[in-house]
Amino acid sequence: MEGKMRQHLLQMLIENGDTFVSGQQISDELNCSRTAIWKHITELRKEGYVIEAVQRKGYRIVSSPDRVTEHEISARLKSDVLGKNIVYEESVKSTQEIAQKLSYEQKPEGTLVVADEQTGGRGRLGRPWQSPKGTGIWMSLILRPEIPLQKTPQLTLLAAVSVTKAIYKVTGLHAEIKWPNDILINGKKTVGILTELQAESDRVHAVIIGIGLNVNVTVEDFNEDVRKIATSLKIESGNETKRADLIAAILEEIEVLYREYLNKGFGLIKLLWEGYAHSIGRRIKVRTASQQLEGVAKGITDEGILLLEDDNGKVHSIYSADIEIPGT
Ligand code: BT5
Repeated sequence: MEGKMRQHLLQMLIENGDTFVSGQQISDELNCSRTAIWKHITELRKEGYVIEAVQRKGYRIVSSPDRVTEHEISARLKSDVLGKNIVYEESVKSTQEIAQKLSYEQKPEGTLVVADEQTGGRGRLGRPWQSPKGTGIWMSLILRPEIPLQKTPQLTLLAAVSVTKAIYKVTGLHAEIKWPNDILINGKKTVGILTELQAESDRVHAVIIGIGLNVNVTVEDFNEDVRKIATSLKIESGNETKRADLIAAILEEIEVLYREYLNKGFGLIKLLWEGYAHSIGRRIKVRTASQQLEGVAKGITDEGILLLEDDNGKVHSIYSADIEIPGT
């Protein structure tokens, strides 16, 4: 009860931005005394919020800590479906694991699992994903599209476009997408996307989109192997970004494109994707589970599959692979 009231108060203050919210307004809406309000303000200050209190004007937030709790996200989020149900955990093995479980329990489309730290974050093929505490966005989103199985790779591309757009909107940084699931800034990996499925024969029950985004991660936070290939928004821009702002922007971008996708198909997303693509038209090396190929990346198909033309002019369809761009 106490916690709920504090969240409600926080939401009022965040929504009003620089404008003061009067004690009267708060006590009317929360149905509590002025003394109770003061108690909550004191608690919020202990949590790291800097709150200005001025007689006859009321309260306003001057600065808030960089947290990714449900309330910090909800207060900023203007979406209809995505992120309407948020599960926040301080430390988990992997948000994918939790989202998978919640999806089996029939949690609705748009449910978001977000953690401040992952101790066993995962990439594709069981590779580890470093997710240091308090520095990045480590989250998994449950979608339930009614699409055939072979179209699900399109959702990875949809998510990549949405994240790239959101990064630009919030930080002004230009990122590029490396097929299928990496987002790079200045050639270094800033975001990884992991799309996992729950399906039965050809019926998709859920698509779990895992997004790992290095926001305020510093060079020292990465281990030595990853340091060579990775970067973060902070390393690239020199500025800290409020993670909750970026999460809200990502969900809003995904919601717009997902709606477009369900109504009109992949066309617009393909166009946007090509506009952000890093490797199209370049010479690349491709490593799939069964073979290694080299050639020029020609583009993607309407299904989101990569087309590679080898030196004999033969075009290969690549469904899943690791890509290396020689010379980078
Ligand atoms: C990916 O795999 O890029 C998908 C990563 C998805 C992570 C999210 S976080 C939320 C959700 N919960 C999870 O448990 N996972 C998802 P892949 O393409 O296989 O790339 C993995 C490789 O990226 C590793 O082998 C490292 O070389 C590198 N790597 C690991 N941590 C990194 C980081 N923080 N930033 C950049 N590169 C990293």
